[in-house]
Amino acid sequence: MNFDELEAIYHRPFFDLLQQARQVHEAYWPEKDEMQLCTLLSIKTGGCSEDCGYCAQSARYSTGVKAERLMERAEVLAAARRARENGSTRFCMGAAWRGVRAGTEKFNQVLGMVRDVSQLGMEVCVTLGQLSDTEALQLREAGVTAYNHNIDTSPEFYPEIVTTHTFQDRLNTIRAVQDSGMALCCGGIVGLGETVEDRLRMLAVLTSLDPAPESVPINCLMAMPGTPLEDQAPVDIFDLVRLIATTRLALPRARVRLSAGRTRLSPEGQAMCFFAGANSVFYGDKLLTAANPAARADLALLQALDLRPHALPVAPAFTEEKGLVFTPENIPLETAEIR
Ligand code: SAM
Ligand code: DTB
Ligand code: SF4
Repeated sequence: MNFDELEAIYHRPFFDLLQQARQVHEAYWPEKDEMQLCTLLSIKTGGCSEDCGYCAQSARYSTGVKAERLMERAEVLAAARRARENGSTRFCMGAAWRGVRAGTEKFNQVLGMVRDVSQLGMEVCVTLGQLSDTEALQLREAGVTAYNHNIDTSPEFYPEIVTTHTFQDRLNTIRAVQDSGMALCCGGIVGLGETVEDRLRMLAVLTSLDPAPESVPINCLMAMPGTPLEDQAPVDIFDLVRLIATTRLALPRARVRLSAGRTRLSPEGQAMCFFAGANSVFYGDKLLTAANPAARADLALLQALDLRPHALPVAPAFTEEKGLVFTPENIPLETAEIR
């Protein structure tokens, strides 16, 4: 969809837009009342060389986030197991890096983590910054199912927010991800000071990607103290709902993730976002460095709205010694039917 088409959709009367988005949502998502829970883990926090104006992990700003070392492989696996036990079907590991290079120790360590986590049967996502074809293929072979790399805003507004890399750099990484066969998770942030037109230009870029992204996170800026954007006002809820509805219509097959910033949204505001087509949230008390609604509050919200957490088709048991173990309870469906 081009910019003009997106603009026409976005500015439809609010309830018409919502109704249309819901219809498309129901047509493309038979499990219309399912919400995917995704758990985030920051495997390498802080100390990043880049100057992304929204980010608490940039070494250029005094945000109180300390640079930490890459987490241990065993700790990561333990966190992934807990995420699965708590109902997440996607686990996303994030690192505060400009990018990664094949053959380096840190990249090999990440490949090890991915190999472990991919045994648990969840979708495995990583977000490590820029990469090229070699790294993308190695990640895919290790078991990554999706790579998160956001374009964050429009190409025109991007240089106002980041100067240490370009929008084209982002697109180059996206190309490498898609060529490797990994699914692409790609979205952006609202509330950076951009216009509605910038948001729609960002959506136009997302819809032009081939194949379309499998997953589209819509983050509301979490105005982190110490960053250049610390004083940004929260996004208007109706603008957010319109954007989510427009995303659902433009990318009907994509999982739309209501991502960072839910702590500033009311339950009613979130409910409208879900009605408009958002069908995933980050689950757990923490995002990477910032707060997320408490897990208990999220479960209560899902229950109040008669939504159920998306479930794993297969829940293989995993033991350190034996790896994946299928029992009569968790045996894969196809195998069970053959019996
Ligand atoms: N370093 C990698 C990169 O930049 O691609 C991966 C981690 S980075 C933290 C992942 C994404 O988190 C960013 O692209 C941005 O969309 C989102 N993000 C970071 N800080 C945020 C904030 N304060 N508010 C909302 N979203 C944020
Ligand atoms: C995405 O789009 N949002 C997540 C995930 N991808 C990696 C990250 C949100 C980060 C929020 C700010 C923080 O925790 O520091
Ligand atoms: Fe670094 Fe990513 Fe934060 Fe930018 S968004 S400063 S690249 S961690």
